[in-house]
Amino acid sequence: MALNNWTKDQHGWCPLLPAAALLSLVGAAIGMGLGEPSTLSASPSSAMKDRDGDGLPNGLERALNLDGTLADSDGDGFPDAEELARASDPLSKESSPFAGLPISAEVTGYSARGITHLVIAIYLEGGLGAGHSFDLGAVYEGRPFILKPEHYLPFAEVSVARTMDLQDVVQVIDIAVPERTVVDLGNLTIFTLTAPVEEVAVTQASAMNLVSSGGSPFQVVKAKGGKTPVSGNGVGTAIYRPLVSGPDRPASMIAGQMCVQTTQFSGTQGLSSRVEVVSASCETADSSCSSSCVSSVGSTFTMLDPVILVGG
Ligand SMILES: [Ca+2]
Ligand SMILES: [Ca+2]
Repeated sequence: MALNNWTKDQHGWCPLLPAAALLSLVGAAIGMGLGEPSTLSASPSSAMKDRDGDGLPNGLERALNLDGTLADSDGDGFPDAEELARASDPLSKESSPFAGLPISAEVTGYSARGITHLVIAIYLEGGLGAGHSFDLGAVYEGRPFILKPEHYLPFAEVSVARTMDLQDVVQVIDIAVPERTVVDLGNLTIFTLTAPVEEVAVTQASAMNLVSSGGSPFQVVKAKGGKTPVSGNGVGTAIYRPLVSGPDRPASMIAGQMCVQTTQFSGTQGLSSRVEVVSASCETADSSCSSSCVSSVGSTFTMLDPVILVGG
């Protein structure tokens, strides 16, 4: 499909993921309208553990090195959940949300006690995001799937977080998936899209690219100061951010380090880019490094640059 013509209503979504536990999450329909707040009023199965009441579960705060006792970790006035939803860095005072988008969503995640949590933070200007839609999807082996809300909300806890401007709202959706499923899939992208309901063009997108290494799930992120793993001349710098942290960290992971890789673009696979790991080593960081980091050299994985989802 022509990527620059990609739209949220594009046909050709594949109906099934080849993993039983994710089957129930997958659908082929377009998503919910956020102008209808009842759509998101799922009843949480239990109270989300959120020590500072900022809408973000403790496990996510730990995995992202946020301050779990402060709603605004960097003290810039924007609560952590809002910075996540609006693609700014909750650990940098120099980074603050870009004004202008009435709705934006970002996906991140963490793993604890055998459960991987896909955490979606949705910023809604004026509290409703009226006239806009939100979609959640996955890409597996280059093939995109839209996940229907009725299939993921039963596994989700939904909370509302405050924002700097009290008229606005951030909705946090925490979806529980067996960690085993994510590890067994080995390589999976979760993405979000937001768009005006009246138009087919996607205005904003985010993606979380997951890989498994040494039996644990990791998110591929751009190294600080490095190039996006799929951009430029094809050479990038990726780090593997572990989804597990603290007491959940398996003994095979090395604390105080992080897997840093040089990658080389090696072609496309459907919507995704395939990149080859050219070099990899555990480097000092406030994180942990997979014992399989160095042996990833020569392997490839796919990842989605959310930029290609925008437009249409
Ligand atoms: Ca919290
Ligand atoms: Ca902040």
